[in-house]
Amino acid sequence: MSYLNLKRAVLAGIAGILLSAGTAQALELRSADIHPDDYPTVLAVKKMGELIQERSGGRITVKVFSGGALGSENDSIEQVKLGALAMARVSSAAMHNICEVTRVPSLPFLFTSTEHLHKVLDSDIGDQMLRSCEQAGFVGLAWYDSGARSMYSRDKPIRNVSDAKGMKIRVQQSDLSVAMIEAIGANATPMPLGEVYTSLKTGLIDAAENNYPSYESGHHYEVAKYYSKTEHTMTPEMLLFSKRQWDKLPEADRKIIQDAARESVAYMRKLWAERENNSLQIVLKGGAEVVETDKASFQAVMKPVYDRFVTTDEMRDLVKRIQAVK
Ligand code: GTR
Repeated sequence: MSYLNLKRAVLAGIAGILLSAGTAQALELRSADIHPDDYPTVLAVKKMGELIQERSGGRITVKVFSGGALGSENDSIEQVKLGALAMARVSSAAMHNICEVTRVPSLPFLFTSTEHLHKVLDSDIGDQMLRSCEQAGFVGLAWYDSGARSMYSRDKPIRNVSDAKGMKIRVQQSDLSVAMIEAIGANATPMPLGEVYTSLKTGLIDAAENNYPSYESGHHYEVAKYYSKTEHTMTPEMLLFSKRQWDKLPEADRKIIQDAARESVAYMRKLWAERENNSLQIVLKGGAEVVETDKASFQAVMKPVYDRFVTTDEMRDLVKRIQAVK
């Protein structure tokens, strides 16, 4: 070996050592969630963190900032996009206006059951929708359950579309969510979840819509006692990773993270089923009334929502494929 080549080899060796020393550095992945510590989404990401820590020999850890400690869902999405935050667990509705394919699983009355939802999310259709936010700066790691969303009101129960006419109903900050409420002839008020309790209490809004666990954990049942089972959408939760941070990770670490995220899904589903049930018991004990509704009357007015929001060939194809899953 010539002197020059020897020098190159030594330099390359040193660079290699530095590089591996670099990758061996401890890495803490911070993740945001607006839900409290005992909520299934938070527990699932913590579980994922345990798997990651174990499989990386303690090198990579996950720290979950729950209870909205890092701000609203929109705030954390912004931080993930910038790469200031590694992960965020958000409702896919929070992504509707950012990557349009995420609107698909929120379309009203698209899923016919939890089994249907799971089959779709676990298939290549689910993967395609999960990957759809990459160009916008987000790697979708997993879909989590969020049950069905139903409407709940303070002054009178909603049994059919005419009952809801003219009501002021809080929705997530998404154009699609607004359109669903407008389709039933009500007035949509988009706002972050953290403002819903006070808005219901003071009468700024007449109603809101969510699953049992959020209705319960946000204490909304104390100020809006009629929970009307419209089950109009099954918007799932998304676990997002910052594309900026992802691109800097070695392939082996990405695999550890991705595998752990996928494995946390089954755990989350189990917790979710238990929590839905527990939350229902809590709200009933707290005086809530669960009201049956004429679901067909809601479903009948949703066609304009599909027409307006299923705008591309890809989305039309996804809807068709989802409807074909039995
Ligand atoms: C919940 C969801 C939250 C949030 C909330 C809302 O079901 O888990 O991420 O989006 O709904 O209505 O704002």
